[in-house]
Amino acid sequence: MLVMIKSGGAQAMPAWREAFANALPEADVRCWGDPGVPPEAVRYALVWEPERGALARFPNLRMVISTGAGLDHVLADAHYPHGVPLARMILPETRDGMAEFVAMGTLMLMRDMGTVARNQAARRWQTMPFTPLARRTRVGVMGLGALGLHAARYLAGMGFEVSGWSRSPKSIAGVASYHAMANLPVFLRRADILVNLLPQTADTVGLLNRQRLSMLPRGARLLNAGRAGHVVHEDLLALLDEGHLGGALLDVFEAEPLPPGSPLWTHPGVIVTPHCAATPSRADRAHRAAQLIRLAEAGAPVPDLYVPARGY
Ligand code: NDP
Ligand code: OXD
Repeated sequence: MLVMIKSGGAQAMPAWREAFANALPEADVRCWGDPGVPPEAVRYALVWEPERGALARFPNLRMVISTGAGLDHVLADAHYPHGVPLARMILPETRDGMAEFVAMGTLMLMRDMGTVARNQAARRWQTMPFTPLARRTRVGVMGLGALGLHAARYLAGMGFEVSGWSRSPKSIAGVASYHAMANLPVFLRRADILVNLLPQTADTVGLLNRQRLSMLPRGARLLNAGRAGHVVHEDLLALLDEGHLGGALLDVFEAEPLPPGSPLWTHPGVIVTPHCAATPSRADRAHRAAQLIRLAEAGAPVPDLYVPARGY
């Protein structure tokens, strides 16, 4: 069974091959673009940002697996071969990594650690007037799926006052839940720190614009680990400059690596992290891909599949 991989480039192939040798020894693992592979031989594709039209060239494709949890980087391809199941990569390591990143980022924003780091770089000693506490800080988590739900529970366990927002209604112990666009304003109005963990879809792109970010309480902070397309960055920077927002931690960007000329690098209210919130190891991802492939080969239901009607 031939598995084509596009993730990490040629230099990542030894690690992928070693991981698949353990997880799925029967797989013939090939690097994307390998000229020795006839397109009809490709049965599975494990991909991150495949070129537009590339997947449509494999006529016998059984399933495409994203090496990440998000599927927007595959669905951006208008020529995606419809009818071929598309699975996303959700592992316990993704959930735990994201929850820990969100916990770290929320605490950093709450305690204004971006300013502290900048002060250190300038050898400036500036104390804080008082210590903010988790139990006095309201965090709103946008997206209560595999990652958002786990992160919301994690934050609640740390003592934060947590609420969440999703498409469908939820009942989660310790997390006040809101759903649907109609309830977005009331959710936003009670978030001192807003954590975005939505998938990027036609309904969520551009959601965090001036109008919505202005609904947050004055001084609120934003942690974006969903997708850059959710946030209108010019609006974010303007609201930071105007003092309506108190800071932002951004992990995802329209262009990655973030270009050196981007104002986000140097804005005093912004902490930039290099899309590192939750990236499981290649060994863990190969193991999960092997599980999904085995289920597909057995004709059994495959979990974590894209649902076109929802857009995620
Ligand atoms: P899921 O698909 O499991 O969950 C999505 C959540 O968003 C659900 O709660 C869903 O609602 C909600 N949602 C979707 N559309 C809407 C809408 N229009 N209005 C309100 N709520 C909506 O996704 P994951 O939790 O697995 O992942 C979320 C995203 O995190 C990924 O798509 C990816 O972009 C990002 N990510 C970022 C990483 C990083 O390193 N920065 C790493 C991994 C993922 P409902 O529950 O009702 O379905
Ligand atoms: C993902 C990501 O989607 O890393 O997994 O962004």
